Amino acid sequence: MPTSDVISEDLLSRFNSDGFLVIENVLSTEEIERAKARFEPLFRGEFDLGIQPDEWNWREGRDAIDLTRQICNAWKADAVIRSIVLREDLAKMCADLKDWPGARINQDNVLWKPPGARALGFHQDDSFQQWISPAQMMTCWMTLDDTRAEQGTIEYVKGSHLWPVSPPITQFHAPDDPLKELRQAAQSINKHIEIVPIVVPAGSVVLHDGRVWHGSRANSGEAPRRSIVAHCMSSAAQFSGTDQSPIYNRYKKHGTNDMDESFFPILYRQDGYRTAWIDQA
Ligand SMILES: O=C(O)CCC(=O)C(=O)O
Repeated sequence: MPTSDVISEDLLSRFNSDGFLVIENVLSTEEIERAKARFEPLFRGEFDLGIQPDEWNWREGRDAIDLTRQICNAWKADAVIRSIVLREDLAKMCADLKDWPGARINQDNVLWKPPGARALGFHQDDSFQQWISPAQMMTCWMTLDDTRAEQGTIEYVKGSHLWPVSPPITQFHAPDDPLKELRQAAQSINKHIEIVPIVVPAGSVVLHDGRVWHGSRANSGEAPRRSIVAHCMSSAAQFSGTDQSPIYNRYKKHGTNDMDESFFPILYRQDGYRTAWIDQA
């Protein structure tokens, strides 16, 4: 469904108090099926746009089968993933919730957690965003499968977007204790941890603030959990000019902190602007 006007005052107030917001029925059945069909080819390295994604953390035949499979910036490699993560309505929801003038893509994730796959450590996305200014992310997490608590769904620590931003966690993939840094952060400010597992039908979206603590535990069920994630930043975001991302500063031009729309397209702006090539490609 078009989601452009779904952020009511009630939803905004729930987002502001919890740090995340669930909206069901965002992806159509066709989008879900088309996207699921791309997972196996993508992780085999079949990129239909002829370009490799920026990060390709799990490859068939190379990596352990008990790891969560992840690709970052599949939109550069795959037309189906591109058609979902560059959607204008998703970006508008991000901008509206963060009170940004608009939103551009920071990076996407394709995540596949088959039965038996291990955890992703609990973290705050903004811990990893010092390379941009403002150092803020807002995320649309989309599920292609019905999720269950024991099947490694995403989990949020309610209200933790109001905590300080901690340093990046030390191990994102398959840590022995996925809650280690979360516990340390809560203890340091004397906060209680209330974890909410997201149990929703396929096609649902969770919008989350870059400061909210979240992660996912092992998949101890019998079905896979597949997600596509659009991580957005403000349409006005620039390179920080001081901190660097070892991967994304490849796209910084000399002599300016401006971001090039070829690599960080603007998906939605309040004044009606959207990077033109997205809908022409
Ligand atoms: O899907 C997951 O397991 C975690 C995803 C995540 O960390 C994110 O979307 O920011």
